[in-house]
Amino acid sequence: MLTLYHYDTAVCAAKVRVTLAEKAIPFEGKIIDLQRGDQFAPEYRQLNPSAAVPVIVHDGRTLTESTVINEYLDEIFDGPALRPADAFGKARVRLWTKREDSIHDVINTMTVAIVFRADLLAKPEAERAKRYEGIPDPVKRAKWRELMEVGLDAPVVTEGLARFNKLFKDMEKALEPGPWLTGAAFTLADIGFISFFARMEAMEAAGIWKNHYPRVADWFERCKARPSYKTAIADWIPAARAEHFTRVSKPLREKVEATFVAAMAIV
Ligand SMILES: N[C@@H](CCC(=O)N[C@@H](CS)C(=O)NCC(=O)O)C(=O)O
Repeated sequence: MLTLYHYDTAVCAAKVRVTLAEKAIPFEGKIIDLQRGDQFAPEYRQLNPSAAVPVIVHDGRTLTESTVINEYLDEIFDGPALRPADAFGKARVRLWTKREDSIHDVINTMTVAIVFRADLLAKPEAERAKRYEGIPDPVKRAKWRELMEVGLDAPVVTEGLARFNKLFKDMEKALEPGPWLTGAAFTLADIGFISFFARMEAMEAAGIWKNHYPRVADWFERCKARPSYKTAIADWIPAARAEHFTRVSKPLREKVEATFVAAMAIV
């Protein structure tokens, strides 16, 4: 029996849903509503002290961390292998998934700066603070505070977009043979980035790769053409939330692009 604790639009949870879809693994889903603050409930923090999704419970055992969960699922379930069989091939996939883990905070930065900030600024001060004062990691909590104050002008945004630029450069090079990041086979390396790109696209920010990195743009279109994209990502985005993301993000599109172009000069 496999249970996934997740949230419809949470990118890390979507990463695991893509793996479940690609391997056709049945699961029971339990929604942890991140907007309502379910992640901070003491009983959920017993499962994941970091107060985050995803979590899986498989045969009574609990696992956190989307990359670790994806490797575990690939290892123990039948279905198409999502990593090469040999140690070197696995290591090459790991280099990308390690990168995904380290770049996730930039997705969070951009989402807070573009969408959550707009949402929270419309709320009373006390309610606003409640959304992030419970975040256990003090660095992440301080980042939220800074982004609430200055939004896209925060240095953490420019620094994050510079890291994106370095990533896109490396992906563009890796995709020269293609069609996937590590070559002919679609692997966990590709899976880990899909929901991150989907989030940036939902925030009207796809120009940061579309205007500069054509192979990366083609790769993402190939990812979107896979049935797992619909099952694990697109079908989970409530129409009203998608519209809301577009409405809030559109006025900031030029600013994001300009900040990205400035950040391109850094790396
Ligand atoms: N490194 C973790 C990150 C988990 C994470 O930060 N998840 C986000 C959603 S993508 C979350 O639950 N955030 C809690 C919040 O927004 O308060 C993983 O890959 O599983």
